[in-house]
Amino acid sequence: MTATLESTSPQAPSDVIATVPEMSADDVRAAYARAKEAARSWATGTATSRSVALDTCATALARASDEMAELVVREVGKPLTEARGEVARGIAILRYYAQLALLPEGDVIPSADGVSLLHTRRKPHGVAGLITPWNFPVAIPLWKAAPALAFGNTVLLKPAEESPACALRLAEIFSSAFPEGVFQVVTGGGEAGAAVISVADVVSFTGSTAVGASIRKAAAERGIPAQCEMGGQNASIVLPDADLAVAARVIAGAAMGYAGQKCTATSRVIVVGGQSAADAFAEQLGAAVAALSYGDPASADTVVGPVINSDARSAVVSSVSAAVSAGGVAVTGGTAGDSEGWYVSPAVVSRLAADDRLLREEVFGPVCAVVAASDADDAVRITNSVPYGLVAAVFTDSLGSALKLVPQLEVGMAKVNAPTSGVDYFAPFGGDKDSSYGPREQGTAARDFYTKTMTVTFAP
Ligand code: UN1
Repeated sequence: MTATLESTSPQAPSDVIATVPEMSADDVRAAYARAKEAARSWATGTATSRSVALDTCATALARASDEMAELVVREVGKPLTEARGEVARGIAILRYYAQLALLPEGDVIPSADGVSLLHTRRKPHGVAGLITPWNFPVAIPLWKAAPALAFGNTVLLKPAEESPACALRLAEIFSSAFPEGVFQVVTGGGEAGAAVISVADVVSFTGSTAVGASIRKAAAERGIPAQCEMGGQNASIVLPDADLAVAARVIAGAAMGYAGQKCTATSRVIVVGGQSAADAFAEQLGAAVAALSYGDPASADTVVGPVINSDARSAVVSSVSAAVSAGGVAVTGGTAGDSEGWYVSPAVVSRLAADDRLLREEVFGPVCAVVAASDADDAVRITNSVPYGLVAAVFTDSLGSALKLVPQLEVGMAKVNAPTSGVDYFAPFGGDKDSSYGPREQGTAARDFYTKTMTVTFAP
């Protein structure tokens, strides 16, 4: 009998959303063989036919968008308004890569003899293995799969164990757009994921730093290109000349939207101006966080719903209580809810010891720490003191201060007067240090990752 795994709803854990096969390594190898077979005609087909296929997917997803957003709410507890936004982003990503599939594919280069035609072409790698997390169960699979497919690869998508139903539903919605074997979902846990890495011709992963580290090693041993997007410990620096009310509101959303379960969430707020400025801002941020609507993710007003599972809730509660036992101050939140579901109230914590784990590790939940910095240089030093380097924000009214600060930040993405979370699918996405490995995702950078260059000479 085939082993199975179940996904359940974070707001109603007794609600089983899907029971799916826990695929073995043999099952994955069989899927790979189908994908490899399909890759031959997919790669040699025309760019226009691939573009049309992605456009067909966009139209099909647009038609199913309400139902897809509701499934996202049910399976991963993402609040409805944000789930709708994610599906809309997925549709836009499909349309964007449908266009990018038609870009000129190479360069004509002056030849040594002056007459030969020396030019470059782009070739797909073959089968793309995509390992995706539960927190963006539509957008992340699509921002990996759409460019992979646009540029002639076929896809094995291995979604997180927590969100197989969303991935399987996407495959159903897209079923009429692709020939057999072009877009396949592989369900299961570690065995299935490892099997994907052991066969794929190119790998893209988003998830934890620990899993990413093992994937990059396995990919390097096999000599295949790999891209890993991992954790964050993102800071927002607040300078004294910032509009503090706006900063508090924007940071509250960046820290607590979808209960902070984003690698781009703000985890640390670094307030320039010493302890008194930090205390005052912590109160302002605490009030902005407490004002966020918290509860049932199916309600269109909700900003903060439950966290993904009971372990995640325990991690939030225990990190806040440990910080408080060590002398920190819980300005708001950090307590488990008493209704059914994995609810924990969004927490702002201040006056932490410099080595508190809330300032170093990624909790991946609704917790935000406020830290005092003596001046801008001190704020930069604190921002850069963690092993992560995904994104940082600076809040200031001074263009000069922002221009001076931004280049000093050891991050892949910087925002000025904007939330750390939220990305533009047409711009490169990725981090520095332990946050990312390999080339950037999204935008036109995705084309370079999912293709290789072939240099061709035609002598007269
Ligand atoms: C966003 O901030 O909208 O897994 C996207 C994550 C990131 C994506 C964030 N890779 O949270």
